[in-house]
Amino acid sequence: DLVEQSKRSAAFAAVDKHVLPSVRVLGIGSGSTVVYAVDRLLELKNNNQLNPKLVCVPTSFQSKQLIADAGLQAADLDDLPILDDAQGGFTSIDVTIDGADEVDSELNAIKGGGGAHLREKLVANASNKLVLIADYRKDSQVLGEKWSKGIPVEVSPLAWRTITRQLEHMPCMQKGSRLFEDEHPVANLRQAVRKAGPVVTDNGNFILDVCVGNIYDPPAVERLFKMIPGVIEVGIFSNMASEAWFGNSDGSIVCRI
Ligand code: DER
Repeated sequence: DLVEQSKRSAAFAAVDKHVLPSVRVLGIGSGSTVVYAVDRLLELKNNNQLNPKLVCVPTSFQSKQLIADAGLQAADLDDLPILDDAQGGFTSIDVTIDGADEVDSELNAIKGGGGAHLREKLVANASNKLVLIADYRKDSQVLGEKWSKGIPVEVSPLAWRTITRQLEHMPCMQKGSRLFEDEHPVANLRQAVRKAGPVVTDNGNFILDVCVGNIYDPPAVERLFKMIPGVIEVGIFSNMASEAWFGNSDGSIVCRI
């Protein structure tokens, strides 16, 4: 169908552009779009177009399974040496390819629709380059325009009710400027579908999906939410991605840098 085809087009184009034989360490995101990216990696591997020493860094149980099923070598983030001091002295991954729930005109992204954003942000942070891949439904000017399920926020199960209340009392204005649209945010505990009770992340935490309407200042909202005790990671990736590849419904591909 059109959406899956557009995911696949974006994924193949991004892998072909970035996973050159010179790439030694590749971060693999989570979700349904990166499945196509790994499909393309397998094709390149079978055509001997990958670095024979390539290692892939997973961002979830799901992505570790994708890596293993493709016969690629997995590596743990902290077992990797730093690449070079020029990049700030802490990055160990050449490039990470990951999906997104929505991307704005400045390449800020909402992530965490698949509940993997903590490890995804750890891997993205350790990468010299973060390349997002998505179908046309994720291509927005302002975060919140199209993604209506809220900002995924990973929280400690010990205080999720208290954190819910605190999130729902977050001021939408700061120093005279509006950070997000809704005066009264709503934070919903993400319930599991194939398990009774709430979703429990790979890290043993809960997820609150926080609906705030449009997000006019993603970095400020990310900082504001992150300061709440018990918030473990916020599904806003501000100023992290260097490119976003979108598959369009007409089969064309667009890359936003
Ligand atoms: O959970 C995540 O962060 C995923 O990367 C999500 O943002 C994208 O998942 P999708 O490719 O299935 O839309």
